[in-house]
Amino acid sequence: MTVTTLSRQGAIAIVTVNNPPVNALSQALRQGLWDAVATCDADPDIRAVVLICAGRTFIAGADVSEFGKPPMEPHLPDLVNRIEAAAKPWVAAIHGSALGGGFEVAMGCRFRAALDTASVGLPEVGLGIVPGASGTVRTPRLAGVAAAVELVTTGKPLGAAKAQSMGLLDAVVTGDLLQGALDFTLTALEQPLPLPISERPVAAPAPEFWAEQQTAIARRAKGEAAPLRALDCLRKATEAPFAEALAFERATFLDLRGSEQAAALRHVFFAERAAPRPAHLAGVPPLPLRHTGVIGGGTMGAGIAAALRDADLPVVLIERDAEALARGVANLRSIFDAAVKRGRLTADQAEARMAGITPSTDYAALSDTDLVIEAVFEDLSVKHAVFDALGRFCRSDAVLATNTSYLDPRRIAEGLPNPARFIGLHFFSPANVMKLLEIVPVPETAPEVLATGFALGRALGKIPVQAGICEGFIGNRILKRYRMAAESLLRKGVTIAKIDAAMRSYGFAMGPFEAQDLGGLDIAFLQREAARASGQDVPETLGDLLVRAGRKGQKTGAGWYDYAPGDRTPRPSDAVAKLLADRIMPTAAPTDIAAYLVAEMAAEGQAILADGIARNAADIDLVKIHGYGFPRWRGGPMFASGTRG
Ligand code: T1G
Repeated sequence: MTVTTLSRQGAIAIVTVNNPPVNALSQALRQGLWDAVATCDADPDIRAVVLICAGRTFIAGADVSEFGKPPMEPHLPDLVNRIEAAAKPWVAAIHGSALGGGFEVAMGCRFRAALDTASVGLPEVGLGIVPGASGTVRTPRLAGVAAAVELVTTGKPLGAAKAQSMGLLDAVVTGDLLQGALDFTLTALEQPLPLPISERPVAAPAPEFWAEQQTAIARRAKGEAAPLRALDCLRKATEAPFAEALAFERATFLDLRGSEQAAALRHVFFAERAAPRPAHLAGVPPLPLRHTGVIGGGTMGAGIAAALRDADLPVVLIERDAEALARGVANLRSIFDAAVKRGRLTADQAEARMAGITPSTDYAALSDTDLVIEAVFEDLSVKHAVFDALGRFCRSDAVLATNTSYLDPRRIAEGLPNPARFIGLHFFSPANVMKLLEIVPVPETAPEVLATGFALGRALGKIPVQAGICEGFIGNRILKRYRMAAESLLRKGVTIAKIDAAMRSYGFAMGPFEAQDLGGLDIAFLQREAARASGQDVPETLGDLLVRAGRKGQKTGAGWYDYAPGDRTPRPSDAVAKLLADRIMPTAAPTDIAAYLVAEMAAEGQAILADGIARNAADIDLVKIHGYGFPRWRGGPMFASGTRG
């Protein structure tokens, strides 16, 4: 396949890249661009070159699937240098995303013009590496050190307008990108050309700048190597000549590319891209999703409704009476108000979100919905009453979903006239923020209803993962094992604070006990009590002792730790030590606490695979990363403990 083609418009050559799906810089593309430089240089009638891409995006970066293979010529840094040194100025015409190597190629060009909808970025740290083709060396010369630090160490792409204001783009055009880029080029040719970026000076920042950045980034990175190594490269770029800084960047890039962290992040990269479109549903068309409904306006229901509104889906919100409905609407209002405060939404956008909510206490308001998600109290008889009403008031082809986290969806579906359209959609709180969506079909669920669950996940920007039916599905089942394993360490005499600290230094934001104090110990306790009441043999946990003593977590000022009023700082508790004293028998415990607890999670993951609850190990990793704070750069419990299949 020809991945580059050359055409002409007057004195301007147009090099078009066509390497689907995302124009990644495969060896063939690098060679194609290398040859295009020579061809254009040799043609005396060509005055400038516009580089543009076919398909959904500009060059999205190096070809990540080539990372495990030996590098092949022409190497990307050489290609970027060659474009920069071309006898004719190149102009990058950017649509979609110019990412990583794609943006580096754009920086080899003398000018960068972009569509107003485009974005640019250097996302390499998200893959556990640093830019490998001058990103850390050219960006500070193009836009200054502060902008370069932001772009390179966060890895977050910037929209065209912001990128232009920071000096990363020369022009932003609307409408026809090629025409806009040609017009820009003709105007640019009337003036003296700017220096190639590699020849521009770079201003050194204030002396304290690097130390401050180092501290801030180390705090964010929590053990992730790439952001700090990227900062080293940027510093080198301001202190050493261009070629020396380039060599330093390349050496850092190659070193990190072979690292365990980079392997883990590549694993997550491909798992996240595979998840929304699972192979077993290829060719199964989802049902249309135009109108939605949510039953219950509590924390979960309001969060789900907010997520639906963020995807611009109209929502009918149902509550049992006017008072509860008013509370639900207020919950939604406060979600959007908070988004405005944080600058995520404008006030107008928040109003538009609210305007798309139709509150009602009458199920008849759901008569035209395509999908209804139930998020009411976790009680089977309450759920049955809801689904009985849904069965009567919804269209017969509407998808009816439960957000239950621990009831058996098969029992909830009992009595539905048409269980083929029933499915579990398990959101994580806060539902408008957390990326994970567990999709739980019952045996009767129709394939197109399952496909609709995935389509909803894509529409909401979630990571959808299919789970089979068992207690806790994938995520909470592993969470339970993790907590039990942490309690077993406690029983052996390891302190609560030491276990939490070990998991924090592994990369979690919180250890297992701190996290329970934040979320509240009572919910899991009540579940265990309900199971006991129904005759199941549920062994007593240490958490049970705490709840019985009134220690339900931060909300009661006491849980696994003590809390001073108005202060969330966990303080080791003498009262807890006394409560647990006769359950603790100091014995030999694993020395590497984090390794032990992660191995326990992975062992449960193996059981989940053996039971057919998860479709593959990568899905389990995604569940833990996107629903439970497992450090992304560790790759998830299955990857981290060597289960890579
Ligand atoms: N390499 C290989 N395959 C890639 C790829 C890449 N860089 N990016 C995407 N794909 C595949 C992906 O697996 C999927 O495959 C398909 O393309 C569509 O992706 C030297 C070291 C561009 C915003 O990190 O952010 O440059 O499942 O579903 O939603 O410094 O893809 O169809 O078989 O995500 O339209 C830096 C990552 C590389 C960009 C498009 N670049 N990609 O989103 O499609 S490192 C990145 C994206 C680097 C240099 C370095 C997104 C996108 P399949 P998709 P999308």
